[in-house]
Amino acid sequence: MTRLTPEMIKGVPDDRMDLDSKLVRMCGTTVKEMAIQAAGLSGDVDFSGFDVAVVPITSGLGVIGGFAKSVDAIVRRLGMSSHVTEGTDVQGFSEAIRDGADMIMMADDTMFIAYNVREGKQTNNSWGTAMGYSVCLKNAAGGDLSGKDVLVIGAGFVGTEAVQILKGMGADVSVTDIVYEKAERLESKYGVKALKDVEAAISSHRYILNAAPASFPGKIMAEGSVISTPGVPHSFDDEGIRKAKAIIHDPLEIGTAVMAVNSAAFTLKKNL
Ligand code: PYL
Repeated sequence: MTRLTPEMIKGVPDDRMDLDSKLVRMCGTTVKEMAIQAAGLSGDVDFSGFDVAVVPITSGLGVIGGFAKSVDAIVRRLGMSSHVTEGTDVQGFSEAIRDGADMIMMADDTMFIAYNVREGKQTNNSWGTAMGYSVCLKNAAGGDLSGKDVLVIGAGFVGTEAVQILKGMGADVSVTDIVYEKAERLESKYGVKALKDVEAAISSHRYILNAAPASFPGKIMAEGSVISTPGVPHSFDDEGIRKAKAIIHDPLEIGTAVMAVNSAAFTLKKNL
């Protein structure tokens, strides 16, 4: 997992990235609508009954400036009430439980989870990111990926979740990784196709989920590519921007919104 920096997320609390209008333009949904779809809910769901506590975690490399505030702002935009706990770590967790939080969100250097306190169930960011970016890819591809060739770049945590999700959506999934053996492992485990030549794989696919922390040059991209790309850092050259039909990216919000809505869905689905 690539670690975010305060610089990467500085626009998130004030929504300076204007993600809703970008997603509506490329995928036809707002962030909230996409997250509702990703969590298997439907309609305009009211999340105001969920009280979220975001706990800053100091272990390992420590707190990322603006991270907890960004998560807090993202869940508020979904209509949940939210606050950042005063205490950190175990103290913050304890404070959240004491104050009756319905959901606790927290991240260390390897895991970022949304914990539904009422149901005792967790949703992690690898799944949330893979699911959110797969739904965005599907929507940007016209709402249906069945029978379409989709390439997943990167066979790490997010890529591993993405191959399963995209296969479940009916796509013909190929996976590539600079360490070919990692792609081969996913081939034998999930029945997807491992491709060795990363550049050739990119050139021959229009639908790509880039789960690797690397960018690639526009000259190898197919005309009209739809790239759903959670990896950070993120950049495309002028040729890539010109060739792409859509480049879907944000540093934190898509994965976090899906985590929070999926976490709430554990409770909401019980009451259906
Ligand atoms: C969750 C993000 C998505 C991309 N990279 C992941 C990352 O940066 N993880 C580290 C998160 C550490 C948060 C820190 C804090 O401020 O509470 N412990």
